[in-house]
This record gives sequence, structure tokens and C-alpha cells, in this order.
Amino acid sequence: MNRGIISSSGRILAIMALALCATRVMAGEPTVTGAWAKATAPGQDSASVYLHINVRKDARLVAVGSPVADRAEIHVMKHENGMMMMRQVEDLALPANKEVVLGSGSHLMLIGLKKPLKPGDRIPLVLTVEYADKHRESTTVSAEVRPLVSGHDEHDMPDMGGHDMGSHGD
Ligand SMILES: [Cu+2]
Repeated sequence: MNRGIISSSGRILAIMALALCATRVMAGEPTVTGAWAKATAPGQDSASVYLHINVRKDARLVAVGSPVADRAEIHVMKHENGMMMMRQVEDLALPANKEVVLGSGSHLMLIGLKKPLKPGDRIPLVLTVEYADKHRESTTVSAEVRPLVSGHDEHDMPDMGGHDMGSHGD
């Protein structure tokens, strides 16, 4: 009797341990760190998000989304006619084991914000990567909203005019 009880509870523990491992594997890829967005100015309904992303196998970032915005896009900056312009891209290459920084040269763009982003807010983001074999993994991260005035990253955003004049439709 006693032995039966012990072995069945042992089995339950083993199953739970397996479930935890599975969760950890799923959440580990892609690895996203340092996600942040700048607080919005009055009337601004889009926001850039910056982060670092790492994968263990060659992949592409194929989709981004957030419940706080109508949609999210992957943007890269390009020089055109001497001006820095933003371009939406369908995906972004993520080489294996090489941290890709979405910073000054690229970012995620939240478009159609449902409410202003205030310093201290945390915004959930879902990032989906696709591997060469078409297998997809998604991870949810929380981006920290930082104060609008922060000096050092101002040079990261010479493109706000480009955004306003561009084809964001917002
Ligand atoms: Cu942009």
C-alpha cells in the first residue's frame, strides 16, 4: 500500500519536472534582453522599441506583436538622398549565437498605441522567429518604458521626422 502511494507521487513529480523543462526550453529561444521603449510625447501614437536578440541556430525574426498597439513592424534605417529614412522589412536575419542589437540601425515599431506609454510602464512584446526548417518559436518579453528626456539616446532617433513623413499611416 505505502509503496504504491510513494511510487505514484514519484511519477507525478517526474511529470512536473518534465513540464518545467519543456517550458524552459520554449522560453529560451529566442533570448531577448534589454528591451525598452521611450515614453510617448503627447499625441504620439507610435513608439520605437529597442532590444537585443540571440538565437542558437540561424533564424529570422518574422513577426512581432504587442497587445498595447494595433500592430508592430520591424524597421531598419537606410540612407536615402542624404537622409536617414525608415523602412519596414518583412524579416530580419538572426545569425546563430551572434547577438543582434535592435538599436540605432533598426528597431521594432509599435503603431497605433492604445494608450500613451508612461515611464515605468512595462509593455509585453511577442517575438516570433523562424528557423531554416520553417519551425517557429515565439517568446514574450516585457519592455521597460523609459522617460522621454534622457539625452544620451537622442542621436538614436534622428529619424522621428522620417517617421512622421513616412508611410506609417499614423
Ligand atoms: Cu520605425
